[in-house]
Amino acid sequence: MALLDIIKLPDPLLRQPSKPVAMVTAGTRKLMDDMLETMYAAPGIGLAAVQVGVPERVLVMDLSKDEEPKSPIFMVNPQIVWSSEQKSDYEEGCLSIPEFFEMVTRPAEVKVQYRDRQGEPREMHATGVLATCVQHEIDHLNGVLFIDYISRLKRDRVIRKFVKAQKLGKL
Ligand code: GNR
Ligand code: NI
Repeated sequence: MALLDIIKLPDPLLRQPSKPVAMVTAGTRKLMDDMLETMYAAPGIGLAAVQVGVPERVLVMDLSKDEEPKSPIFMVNPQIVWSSEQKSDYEEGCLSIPEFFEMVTRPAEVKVQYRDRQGEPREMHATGVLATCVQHEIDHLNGVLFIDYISRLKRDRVIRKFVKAQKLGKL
């Protein structure tokens, strides 16, 4: 396995929609394993392939707690096929926007269809933090970031901060 570099705001790749994966291959599994290792090291609860510079529709998640056994989830070509009317608020962060957190309102529950690590079709009914996380990751595959849901003032402020940091070579 290998640790990959996580790209940061304002990298334009974060705004590029990711391409569907035609077939789940050994290469896809290697990418997912490297992403998982990178996510655990960060540490984070989810990671989309585009965040490591690969604009393909692949994501990994693991919401287990430190003291619990690891329980990785691998998704290829995930699609939200149902969202609840009921919303929930959660304070989100993003490994591509380090040290910035804001409340985001999203559907409280979603049903997601995807292919697993073996390329088999699966469906997940996600609630709670898992629902928030899978929506955050699928947004990445569409070039959407959680800061797109906050006020323009706060968004512009955080983008400017990261542009400045990059210019100073601090990212
Ligand atoms: O590690 C992460 N934590 C998190 C917290 C609240 C809502 C979403 C997330 S996902 C984030 C990792 C990340 O940036 N995934 O794209
Ligand atoms: Ni993120």
